[in-house]
Amino acid sequence: MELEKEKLIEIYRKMLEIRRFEEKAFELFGENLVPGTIHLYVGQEAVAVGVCANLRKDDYVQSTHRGHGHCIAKGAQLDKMMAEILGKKTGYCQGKGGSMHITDFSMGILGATGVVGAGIPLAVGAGLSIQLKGTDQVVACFFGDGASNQGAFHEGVNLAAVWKLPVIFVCENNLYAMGTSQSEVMLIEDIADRATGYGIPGVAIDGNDVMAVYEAVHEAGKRARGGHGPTLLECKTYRHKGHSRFDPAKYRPQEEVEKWIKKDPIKRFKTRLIDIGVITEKEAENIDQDVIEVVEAAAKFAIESPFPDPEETLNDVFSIE
Ligand SMILES: Cc1ncc(C[n+]2csc(CCOP(=O)(O)OP(=O)(O)O)c2C)c(N)n1
Ligand SMILES: [Mg+2]
Repeated sequence: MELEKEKLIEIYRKMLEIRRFEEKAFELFGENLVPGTIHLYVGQEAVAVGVCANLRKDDYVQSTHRGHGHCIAKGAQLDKMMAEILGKKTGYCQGKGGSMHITDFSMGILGATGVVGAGIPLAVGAGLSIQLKGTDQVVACFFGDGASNQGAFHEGVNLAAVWKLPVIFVCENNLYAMGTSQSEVMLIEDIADRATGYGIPGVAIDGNDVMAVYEAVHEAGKRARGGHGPTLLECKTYRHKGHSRFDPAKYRPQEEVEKWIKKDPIKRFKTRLIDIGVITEKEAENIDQDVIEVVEAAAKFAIESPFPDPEETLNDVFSIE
């Protein structure tokens, strides 16, 4: 698929934004500035960016506990994200949600969730709302290999299939659910095979190849917008770091980690762009430098922002009497 030079550069830049943002969040965590934990997206950037590069502003994404990359790819503001991660008043949830609750309805970001698989029925509900409104929006629903073993996955995908809802189910298969390897809990190689059970297309792709992801989502998007229902995409990828900031990931063989680091999605795409003459090494470096400055500014904004006042604790909290 031929994409314009500007679009290719935008895709490259977005992947770098995620990488540099995550590296900075990791660093700030080390300085004890992040309450709770964070789940880094480093290594999986091609999935979020390949998916969201196909989406319009009014399309929706449903994210997960490993959600920073999804939000950045869909257009969330880095400063408000970093402020939220640091628990600051200027963050997306006024500092009361943290890393796993970044939400921006103005950009179609429906939110993340710390409950594995719980985003799937929510995405199906968003798909139903689109169908009822009669628009041609779509929902991209991200979840992991582990989530695909939850009942919520099977119920959600089946319902979306039967009702022909405009949902693109994006399974990010990074081979592990915390310390549990896929090989211990599934007898199948491709999670995409599960689509057959629901009568919808299932496609397994190289999730470290941003163009492969882009093309697969392009097809799934056409199908969804045309009223033909959902698709299950399985993007094979790998997280470079441990499950969360606390996990040294000793359960993964060193050779496996090294093999995947060689398939780094950003390096691969950069080499491809240079090979086809879209950018030079120098231009790639300039983009990176620019991104680093933007991320540094977001971190500065977050660090200098105040914490929410204790009096605000119950603001935006709803209860039914
Ligand atoms: C319902 C539920 N069960 C267990 C957990 C604990 N937990 C948090 S993340 C995780 C692993 C999820 O694996 P996967 O879906 O593959 O996503 P990944 O972390 O690999 O991105 C588990 C078991 C949880 N948060 N929610
Ligand atoms: Mg996983």
